[in-house]
Amino acid sequence: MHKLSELQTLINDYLAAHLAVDVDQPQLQAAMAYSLLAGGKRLRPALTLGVAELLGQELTPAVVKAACAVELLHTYSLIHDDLPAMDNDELRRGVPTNHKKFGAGMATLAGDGLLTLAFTWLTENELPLTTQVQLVKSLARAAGPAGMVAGQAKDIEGEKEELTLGQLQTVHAQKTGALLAYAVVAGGMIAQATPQVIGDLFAFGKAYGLAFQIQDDLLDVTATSAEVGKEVHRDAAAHKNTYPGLLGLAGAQASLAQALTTARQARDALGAQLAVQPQILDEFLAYFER
Ligand code: GRG
Repeated sequence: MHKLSELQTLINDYLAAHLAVDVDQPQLQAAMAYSLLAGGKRLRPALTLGVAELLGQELTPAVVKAACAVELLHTYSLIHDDLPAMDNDELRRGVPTNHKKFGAGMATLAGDGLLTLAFTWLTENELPLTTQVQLVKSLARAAGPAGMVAGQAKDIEGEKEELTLGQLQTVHAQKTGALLAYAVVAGGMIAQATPQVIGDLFAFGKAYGLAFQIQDDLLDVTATSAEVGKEVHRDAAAHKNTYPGLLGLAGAQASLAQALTTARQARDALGAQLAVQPQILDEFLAYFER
């Protein structure tokens, strides 16, 4: 059984060795590789591989290729999110954003290329066709106009007004949670898990995704507060459509603890069905204790 750090190495090696194969224009290839290989925690493909292995699946090259598809898609979303027409960010993964380096046109195409290549990697591998179709359907739904893209659209519209907590939960579930939940469930699909196991994986993935986004909101507030040296509570109020903005710091921390409790309950339900303990899930949960 691999540790999280070993899975991350496996993923980094696979991405570095295989991206160039399917890209047929040098500047496009450079732009795609630039963001994909700039680092990143590789949490999503690691979740897929960790869960698949937990369920007895050998991590063959076909499995690694299918698992890495979600990292291609995630990287596209970061490139597009950073564009001048969206968040207009200057730094990502510790280096200048894709459009700062390659221009907005090529950055848009790099994102488009990574998005579509994800589906090539899900379908050009040795997995059974039924598994490939399950993965394609699930990833398209998680990332598409009822999932991540809808969350991003609501986020843009939400900038004009204050969201309720219920609306914010939906935005978070779509924008961030859907892809993380897909990554967890994909491990079950690859390992041909029973519907009951898939159900527990989905429950874990949903709660994990919510915790991840609340943590991201909290880090944003504390980082900004440290930068400007202002009172943390006043600063939280400035982030209106976030957990700290709506609930205050203590309220956001309580929501994070609640989401983690739900994730641990799902992990325990899964553990009760398996011969081995889902220790790899604890490694992912430990991300919140750093
Ligand atoms: C452009 C359609 C479209 C969607 C963008 C990803 C996204 C949706 C928005 C990014 C805004 C943001 C910072 C969301 C917080 C959660 C998140 C996705 C953080 C980045 O993920 P990590 O921490 O990043 O896994 P690394 O670099 O480690 O992969």
